[in-house]
Amino acid sequence: MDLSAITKHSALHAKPSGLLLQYGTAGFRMKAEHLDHIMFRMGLLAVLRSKQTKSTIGVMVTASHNPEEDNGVKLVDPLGEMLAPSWEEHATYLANAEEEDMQRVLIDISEKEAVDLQQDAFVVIGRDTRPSSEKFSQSVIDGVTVLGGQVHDYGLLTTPQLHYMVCCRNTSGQYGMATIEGYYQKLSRAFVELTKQASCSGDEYRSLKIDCANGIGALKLKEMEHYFSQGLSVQLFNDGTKGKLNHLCGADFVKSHQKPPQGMEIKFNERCCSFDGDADRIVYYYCDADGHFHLIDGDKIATLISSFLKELLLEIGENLNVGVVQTAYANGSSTRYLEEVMKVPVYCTKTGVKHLHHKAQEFDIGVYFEANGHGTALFSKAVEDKINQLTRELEDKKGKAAKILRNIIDLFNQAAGDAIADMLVIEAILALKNLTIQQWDALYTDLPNRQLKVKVADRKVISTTDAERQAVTPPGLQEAINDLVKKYRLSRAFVRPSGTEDVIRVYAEADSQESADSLAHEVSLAVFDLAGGIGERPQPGF
Ligand code: NG1
Ligand code: ZN
Repeated sequence: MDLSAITKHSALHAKPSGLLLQYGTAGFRMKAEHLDHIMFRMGLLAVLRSKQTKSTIGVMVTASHNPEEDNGVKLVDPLGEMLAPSWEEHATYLANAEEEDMQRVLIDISEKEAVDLQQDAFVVIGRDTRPSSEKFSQSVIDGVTVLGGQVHDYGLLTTPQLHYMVCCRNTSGQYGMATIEGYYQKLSRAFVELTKQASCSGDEYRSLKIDCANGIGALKLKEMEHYFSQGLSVQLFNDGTKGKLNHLCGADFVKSHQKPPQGMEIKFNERCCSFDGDADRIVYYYCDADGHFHLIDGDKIATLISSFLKELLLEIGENLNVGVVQTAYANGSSTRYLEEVMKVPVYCTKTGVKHLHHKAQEFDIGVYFEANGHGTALFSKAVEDKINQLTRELEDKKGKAAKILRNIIDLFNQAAGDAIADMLVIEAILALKNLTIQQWDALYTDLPNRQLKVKVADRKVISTTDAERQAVTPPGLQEAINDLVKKYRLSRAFVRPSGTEDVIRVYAEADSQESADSLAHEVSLAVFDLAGGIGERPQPGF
């Protein structure tokens, strides 16, 4: 390590004094103006992680669905997974080091993790379309270079595309080619193969309106469109040419407001979807004959996918276990449907895809989705081998099902939840099963629900257990929630500190929208009173 060079360059990306940040569920995230030092330091950390794992490490500059003024950064581990937990701690430690301690902290982390400093390091970088992202990726590059690492800057990428690149580079191309064309070709080839097998060919099955949240998804879909146009025609809205990123549009807006995005007119029966700002979330929706808006969220996506996979396995005659992983935000109706009707085992983990991903790896086929539309399906190596063998051996109906499964495996970005990949999988399934969006929606009826935020002085005063469904502290809060829940039918509520915003999140569901709204409001008041609320007391109405 050239310690004096590190000190010199670090001073060019000086940490505002007193600023303390934590590597949260999605890396570091906050107002862009406070993040330059974090970018430089994550460049440094990526080099250490790369040397330690002797693999390529990814750095993604994005704040996903957050407002345009925010930004963030996260590291991507060798197989495209989220950064290992012990390294999240190092990230926080390094991010908060004062300038004069930088050298010591870097040596400290290297020693703790037995990093061989002589080892080569390679880091790949991607960024979203935020105004601050380009400058920030330069700061990351500065960090990588000063520690002697090599860099490949992919420039503008969706978050899942960066995960894909990292995975390809560390598996010697087995997963795919580590180029943007490689990504487009791998997904489109599988998709077009699948749609060729679909019997229906009416136009209504083949066109989709996409709200791109004014983000990177629009740019990448424009590049990719002609690769898959044989199987699907897409119409892009909120493509970033006019509107602001994530403003009144995008998957997060549609899911949390339960209404259509601005800038997109929805006609009866049209199939529509929204991506978030870095294209790792997707939700679907449509308007019925009465003009009512219907949201199809991550839970219903997981249901469609897991039931299709189960059908294929039945056809092939393989007894493989399929599991679905959700969080506490999953609609109660989805969990009930999966368990009771589909007979699929369902597990609940803490919020944040790394928790879901980890759990999903325990199954032959693990389907995981957050209700907000972030998710994918994972296939174990044994399943992949088995399917490959069957596609070679079988020619009959079973062989056809095996081939479909082979293409589905190729289509899912197994390194991370990916809006583009998920969209193509969903479109393929709807076409193969000859399902309309209304029929898909009718699998079960969501329980009315409401999500709210409460501002408190210190969100750490709320701690939780049981996959965040029970509050342990402050004393009395869980008892208060239990009493409120009892007042309503089919009701459930929980609270947890957000990992990406300085708020407490409140979730409630019940038999009617009024009940869900009123329960959510009452729980907000309990949080405000018992957990140190600040500012105005929560008001009823939304
Ligand atoms: P927080 O802010 O911890 O609730 C949100 C989402 C997560 C996950 C992360 C990362 C909800 C309720 N929470 O986390 O599911 O997507 O952002 O982006 O949707
Ligand atoms: Zn995102």
